[in-house]
Amino acid sequence: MSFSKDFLWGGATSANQIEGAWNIDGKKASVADHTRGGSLKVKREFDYILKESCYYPSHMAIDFYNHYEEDIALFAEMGFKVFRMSIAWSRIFPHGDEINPNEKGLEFYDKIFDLCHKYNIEPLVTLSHFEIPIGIVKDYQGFSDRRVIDFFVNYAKTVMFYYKDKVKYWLTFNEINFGLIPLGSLLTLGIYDKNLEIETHEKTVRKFQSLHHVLVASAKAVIEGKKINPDFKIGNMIAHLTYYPLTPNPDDLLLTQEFDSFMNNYCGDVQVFGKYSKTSLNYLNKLNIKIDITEEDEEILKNGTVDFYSFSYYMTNCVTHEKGHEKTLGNLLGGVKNPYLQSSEWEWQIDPKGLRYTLNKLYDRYEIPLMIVENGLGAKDILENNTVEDDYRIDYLRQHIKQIEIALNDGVEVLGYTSWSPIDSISAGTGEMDKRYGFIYVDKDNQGEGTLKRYKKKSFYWYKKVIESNGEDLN
Ligand code: P53
Repeated sequence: MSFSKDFLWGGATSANQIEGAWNIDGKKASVADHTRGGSLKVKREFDYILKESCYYPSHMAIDFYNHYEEDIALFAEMGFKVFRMSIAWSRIFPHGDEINPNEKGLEFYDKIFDLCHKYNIEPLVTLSHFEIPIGIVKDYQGFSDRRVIDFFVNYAKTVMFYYKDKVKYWLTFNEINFGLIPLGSLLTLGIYDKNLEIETHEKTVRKFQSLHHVLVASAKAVIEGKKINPDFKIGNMIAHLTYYPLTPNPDDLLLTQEFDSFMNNYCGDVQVFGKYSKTSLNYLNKLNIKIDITEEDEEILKNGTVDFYSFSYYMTNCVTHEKGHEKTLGNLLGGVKNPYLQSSEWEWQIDPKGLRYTLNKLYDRYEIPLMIVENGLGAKDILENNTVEDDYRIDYLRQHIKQIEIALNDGVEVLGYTSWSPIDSISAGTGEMDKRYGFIYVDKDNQGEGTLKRYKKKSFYWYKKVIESNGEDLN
């Protein structure tokens, strides 16, 4: 078994990381537009009120808003079958809670989808990718307010109805499980918390309650979407964090199991099985966390299950009960270094075989089609003679794609692969431009300077060949 004829090859982006035009044609700010740049060592700051003197990378990003024709033509040249992108909620409902949509926003995406179809590219649309409108943060404290479920569903219904004949594949919330960790407080839940480091019982309860609202909103979007067009394929999206025990010490294994069921299964199970697992409910009980789950919520979760499971996969991490090991990722749950793996410049541990393991693990648990909607190498590139010799990126992608093929042979059902991100964009984690993932180089730096001119990297031609040969030719 190898890649099927209709395997969806492509690339993945998000509105806030590419579009720019943050306050143009009626759009208002999202959480991304209030977040400054940072780096591996410097945390990104969120400003409740924008500061004149600060640089906000999403305001212009790579100006896809004005370059989309050129950019989509380049994706088509590579032979993309699918283009994953997100609709910025705040372009359609600028404050987040309006009844009627902003026509100019609808027109923008309409043009994009038409262009995609001109090139036979299937759009895959994320409804919410770390870009909750600021109005929702300020007036409602994000999803901690139950009413926000309805605002989101109104937005989802509006776009799913408007594009019902142009978009077939949808994802609800990007990396919904980030709602469980501090990083996701704003990004996923829309809650602004000045003292994020200080955890209180009350805040923990609010977190789980808010995440519950997000899960209900996701399920409701699935239900409403199917009413609009029963042929829609709607997926969830999980940042799948694959953990290994650092040692065979049973204590390490127990901790690994706990991390896995918390980070991966807590949300995944609800979205695939339509209810919280007993393990999750036991976990909440143990922490004495009572959340309000109504009968109606239960009904919605039950009926709003997804058609396929999509996830991002960049790295794996080890887990140990012992103190004093070198940490891998400050902003996440704090896995430790795996002595068998190399890391990227941004300290993400590269693990192609872990992708085969993850695909098998997920298929074993859920038995529904999977899609890898993010995978790639963030690296510094040097532009020379109008191109970049990015053999390191080719190597990363090649090894991961090989493992997908092996997983297909294992019998796992994989619908497609969209690498992050086909064109250089703003890093979500650090806000840098220098953390580049693209097949296409964009002339812009961390301070926002540059011509915005696009250049094809070596990987551009490589990926074109991969798609042309349907994954046969990875050299
Ligand atoms: P950046 C951390 C870990 C795994 C996935 O990330 C993550 C993050 C956030 O830093 O986010 C996803 O740009 C996300 C994308 C993001 C991409 O991974 O920090 O869905 O928006 O750009 C890569 O290198």
